[in-house]
Amino acid sequence: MTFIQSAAELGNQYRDDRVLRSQLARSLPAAMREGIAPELDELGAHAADAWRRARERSAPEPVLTQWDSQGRRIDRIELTPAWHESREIAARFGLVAAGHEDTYAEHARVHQFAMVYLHHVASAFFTCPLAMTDGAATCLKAAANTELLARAWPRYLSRDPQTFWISGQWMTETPGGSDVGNSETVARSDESGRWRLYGRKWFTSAVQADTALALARIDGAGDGADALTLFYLEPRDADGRWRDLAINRLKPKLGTRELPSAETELLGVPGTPVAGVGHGVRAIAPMLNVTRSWNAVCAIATMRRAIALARDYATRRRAFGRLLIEHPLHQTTLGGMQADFEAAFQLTFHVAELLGRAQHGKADADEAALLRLLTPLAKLWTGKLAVALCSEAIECLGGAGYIEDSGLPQLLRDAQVLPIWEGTTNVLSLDVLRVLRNPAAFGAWQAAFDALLQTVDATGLQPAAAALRAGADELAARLAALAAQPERLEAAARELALALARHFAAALLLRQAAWSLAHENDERACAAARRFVAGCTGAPVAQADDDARLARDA
Ligand code: MFK
Repeated sequence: MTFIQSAAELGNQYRDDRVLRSQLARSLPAAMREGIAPELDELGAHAADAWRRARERSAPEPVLTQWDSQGRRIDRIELTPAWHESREIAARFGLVAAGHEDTYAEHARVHQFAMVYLHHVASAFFTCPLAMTDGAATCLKAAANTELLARAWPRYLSRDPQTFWISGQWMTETPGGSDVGNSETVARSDESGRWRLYGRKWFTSAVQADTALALARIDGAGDGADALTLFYLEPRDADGRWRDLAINRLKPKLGTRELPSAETELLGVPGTPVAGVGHGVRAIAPMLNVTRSWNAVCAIATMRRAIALARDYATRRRAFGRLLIEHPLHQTTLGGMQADFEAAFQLTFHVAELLGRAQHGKADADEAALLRLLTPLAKLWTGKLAVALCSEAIECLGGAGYIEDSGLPQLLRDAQVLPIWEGTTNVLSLDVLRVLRNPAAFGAWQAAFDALLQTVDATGLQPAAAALRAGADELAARLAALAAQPERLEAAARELALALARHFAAALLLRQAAWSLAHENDERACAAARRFVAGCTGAPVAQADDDARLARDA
């Protein structure tokens, strides 16, 4: 009989996720936690079921049909089954609404992002339009545009699939990907005084969305980003026909293949200014910050999936006389992955907490400054880490992981978008420098960092806390030394941003570890914190059995 290796499997992704459950136990009121547990449990079960179903078929892709049988231009896009299913799930669970409703007040974002985290991989990147919808809702609110709020807000936040709307975010053009100020799309007023947009949007994700926010330069306005205006569009009429818009093709992408990203020609599509004329980048910035938070949530969801598969496989696969999970070197590999994930998880959910507090008027000026700084930090670091962990997870399965139907190649391909869209790692690093020009931002980072370390009272965490404090002092000195050297500061921006992200994440993880030890009698987050600080600072603070514990998550 030929030996057949059993494949990696997934259980309920909520029940199996000690990190999520412990985070919610620390940060949410007990009654709220009990209230949301059934829906998290349902999403956790759906995640496992969707993964199993996806292994049983080859991945479908959206199809663009440009012409009908009579030669009429129709540009019809057929979506995949996962996308139809995800629209229903998104509305039913309120994946956008939950972030804005008052039910759980300042905890709204933690609730919403816990659901998004559980659903992301199963959604086949329907999280992309959901993030943009959330961003569009946030933008309309920030602009206090009562007319557009009255029209779109109830639809963006609808929990009924029949009335739920999703939004796109049309920024990217051939001369302006990161440098949006180069955009060529023009807005002209027609004979009835209606604004109409003309130009080519080169990368429009979820092109079939019900609405879109798009940047365009009003005819005759000057050059640069500040002369752009933010417009609200409803690109299709009540019968679903495109309004003066053509889809040239769907993008042949490396990953996220179920997500219909298109090259789009605007031929006079009608639009309404969202926030007056000009200052378009400033007007769309609230959307960027929201979608960047989603990006981080989706990155940690991806990491968690990769690790869950690698861990499960390590408990099934026997080599050189014992299970992979019993090999010390494999434990070191899985332990490092788990520690990185736990730190990234902490940073991302801290952004969620701060965003919820800011939206509900609970954040003071320091928290607002911290949120502005941590958002690009979380996005840039988690995006990179998701790619690295998916790659490592493939290696953990060896050749089996390199095979398409293990699901891991798609996970890696999909992860690769996370450091690219919504601002590349370098663009986000420059955004961090933009934020740091306000001295209050780093002051808020330092004050919050110190406050976190003060909560770490467990003896077994003291060496890690001390090493981390020393690392942060060095980082502060380096930032101060570079402050007066703009070229060198810019050259070091990525390295500094990653260090800021990792140090803050380590402080959050130490806080979580101390809490989990005290309230759950659980040593696992302590092992993750020590392991992560050791990696982050180079200090030998990890204990002998930390990797074995993290590898098994037991
Ligand atoms: C699954 C997860 C979900 C993800 C969904 C993904 C959907 C993907 C669809 C896409 O559309 S991907 C394309 C996304 N494109 C980008 O993210 C653009 C990347 N480029 C940047 O981020 C540039 O930094 C940016 C265009 C924002 C600014 O470039 P500029 O031209 O150098 O602008 P400038 O002069 O520095 O800033 C203009 C104003 O905006 C300033 O305010 P003031 O006018 O008051 O001085 C800035 O402070 C403000 N600003 C810029 N970024 C901000 C911001 N304000 C708040 N938050 C920010 N992040």
